[in-house]
Amino acid sequence: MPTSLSSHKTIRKQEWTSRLIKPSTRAERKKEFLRHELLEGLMMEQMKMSSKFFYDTNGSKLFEWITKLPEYYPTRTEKSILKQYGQQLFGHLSHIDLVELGSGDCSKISLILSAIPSKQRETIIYRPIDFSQSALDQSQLQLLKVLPELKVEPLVADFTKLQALPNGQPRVICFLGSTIGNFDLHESQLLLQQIADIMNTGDQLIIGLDLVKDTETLESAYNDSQRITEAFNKNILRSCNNILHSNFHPPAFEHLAFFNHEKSRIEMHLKALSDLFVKSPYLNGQIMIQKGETIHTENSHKYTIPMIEELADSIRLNIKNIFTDQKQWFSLVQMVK
Ligand code: SAH
Ligand code: AVI
Repeated sequence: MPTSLSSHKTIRKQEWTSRLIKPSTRAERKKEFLRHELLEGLMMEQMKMSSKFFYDTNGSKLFEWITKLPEYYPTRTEKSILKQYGQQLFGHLSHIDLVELGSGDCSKISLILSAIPSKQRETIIYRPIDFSQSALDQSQLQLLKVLPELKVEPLVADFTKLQALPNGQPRVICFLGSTIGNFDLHESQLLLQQIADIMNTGDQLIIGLDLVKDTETLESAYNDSQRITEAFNKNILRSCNNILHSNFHPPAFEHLAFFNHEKSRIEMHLKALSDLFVKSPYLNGQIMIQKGETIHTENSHKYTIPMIEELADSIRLNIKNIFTDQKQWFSLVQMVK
């Protein structure tokens, strides 16, 4: 039985509905959910695609490349904070579950683990959680090369849907890279509340948050001279084509990334260079996109210290420390339940 979605968007010339088939298996249900999410976003007045669709195998590789670009300061700045304060934050840890949400490559967690003496490290279970199977596979391989005795229990999962964590040892949950900034402020508060709810008293949450700074530095981090961020942004269309069997043609779009001062966030969009029609076997009809219309692909929120304090208050976690670099470009926030 086809489920039906109808467009409320008048700017599109053709009324269209989706032809999603009722799935039977769990894997099929998951795929249908993703198709539904993509189609719903494309029906909105301001079209959007969730930034989680960036991270197919190619997208995860492109992101890793971005983290090494000279303009992309967040990764190296957060790493410098981890190097400077790693001992203080993690040096005493033993008999814990070290959970990492959206773990990506393993380069940050290896900094954390190397701040812990090896005898203590033997008592730690590292639990990376990511929905990119390829990122998890790769990172586990890399990590075990350097720390062969490490206990790693990876989980392919959507961290927005976490209902529980293993309950054996106290947990230190790391949510690095300002990934939380890719959620709207309300969504990020809900997500952190969900995480806080599954924490036990004494568990810690360590969040990496990017800070507000001059617009030029912010915008050049998302408009790099090698155009890797552009490739990353356009890769979402390939990822969407794989899911919807659609015909998005990435060169038909322009990469846009700018700082929205009012909302304190970098926004990434893809702007249509001409009128175009998008087809998919999951659609009755076609989606018309007019020249100049954009698909909003990502928000990356930038925080101030008062915003961080407000966020912690709203989820009723206590801030133990806020570590920053010398330029105050990035912050590592230690919260305790
Ligand atoms: N923490 C790493 C990677 C950040 S990139 C760093 O700081 O460099 C964001 C990562 O989060 C990607 O690996 C992506 O696959 C993962 N991710 C994004 N949304 C997710 C979700 N809802 N559930 C699980 N993983 C997610
Ligand atoms: C994963 N996330 C925090 C990155 C960011 O900066 O918002 C993703 C990214 N988008 C473009 N460049 C990097």
